[in-house]
Amino acid sequence: MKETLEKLKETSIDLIKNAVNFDELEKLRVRYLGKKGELTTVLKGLGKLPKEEKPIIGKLANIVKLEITDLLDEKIQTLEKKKLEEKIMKESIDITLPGRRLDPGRIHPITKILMEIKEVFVGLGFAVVEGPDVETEYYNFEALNIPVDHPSREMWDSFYFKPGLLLRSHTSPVQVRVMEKQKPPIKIIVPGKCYRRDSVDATHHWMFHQLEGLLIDERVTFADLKGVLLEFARRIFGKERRAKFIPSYFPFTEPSAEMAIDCFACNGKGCNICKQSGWIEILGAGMVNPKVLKAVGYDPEIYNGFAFGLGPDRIAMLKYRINDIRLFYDNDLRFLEQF
Ligand code: FA5
Repeated sequence: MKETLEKLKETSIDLIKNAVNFDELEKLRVRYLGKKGELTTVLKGLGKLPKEEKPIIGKLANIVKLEITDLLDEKIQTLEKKKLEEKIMKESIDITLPGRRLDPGRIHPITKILMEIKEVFVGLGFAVVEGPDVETEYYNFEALNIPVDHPSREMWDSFYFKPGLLLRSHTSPVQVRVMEKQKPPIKIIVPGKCYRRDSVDATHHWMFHQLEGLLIDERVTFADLKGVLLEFARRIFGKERRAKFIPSYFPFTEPSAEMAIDCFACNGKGCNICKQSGWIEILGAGMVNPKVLKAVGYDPEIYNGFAFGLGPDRIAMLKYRINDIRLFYDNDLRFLEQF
């Protein structure tokens, strides 16, 4: 019996070691350890052995069983490792293939110009404030010295939700909202969207952007206004820019002016960007009307200041040489991808 076991051990170890796949291994497991397997049969026959042989053969049979089991496990692991290695070899990665490009997206030209303009004013000490797009008639008009039936309301006609509530037609209402809440000195800019019942064409859109500026303190002069706005123009359009202020009218500023810069494309000689005039109007501005100051409870004898409103859409058109405002809002990637 001992010899049979030794023989069984030798052959099984040999066969298991040389097995080349899982099928073969499984067959060997069944052949030795299965219900009717060779080793199982030996174990089953233990009972029939003489008493003194039982423990010796029993012990030996169990050792052989353990050895075969361990060897089978070991071989399974070896085969699995080999299988994985073969798979990896077959699926080898070609590191010379060009990678898949991720398009990170771009900043919209209006956002871009707003960022640039904000940076200039923040550098000059202005704080950035925002206000609501849906505005009351009071803030959009009355508080800015534009009473009901005043003809200038037509310039800022907008879309109404119901009487008294509209989409703001400029960012100037935020001047009033801030002054109502804060005491001077005030030094703010207000970027945001505005809405008007303007017919859409190359330079007008029913929705566009504005950036309002307001500075209130004691003894502010028109020279302060000119200094700040000239610095802005030079930082955006080139440090050699010159500016001129043309008398204008806004109910909420007195005196009022349009600021024009000498054309950055032709340096004032005349070209199609400045319509041969050499000058380009870029914003409206003026000294805050004392009536507006009074309406928010400021004493105009002590406080005064200046305000301005510029159109980032038009500034972007000039700076990036875009000839139609609608391009900003068509959402055509062929256009937007250029920025
Ligand atoms: C105003 O809206 C005044 N609130 C500006 C102001 C503020 C003056 C503070 C004085 C003191 P105006 O209507 O001119 O002004 O508009 C200002 C700018 O908004 C224009 O110069 C232009 O750049 C832009 N804008 C006006 N309407 C449109 C439109 N339909 N499409 C695109 N841009 C527009």
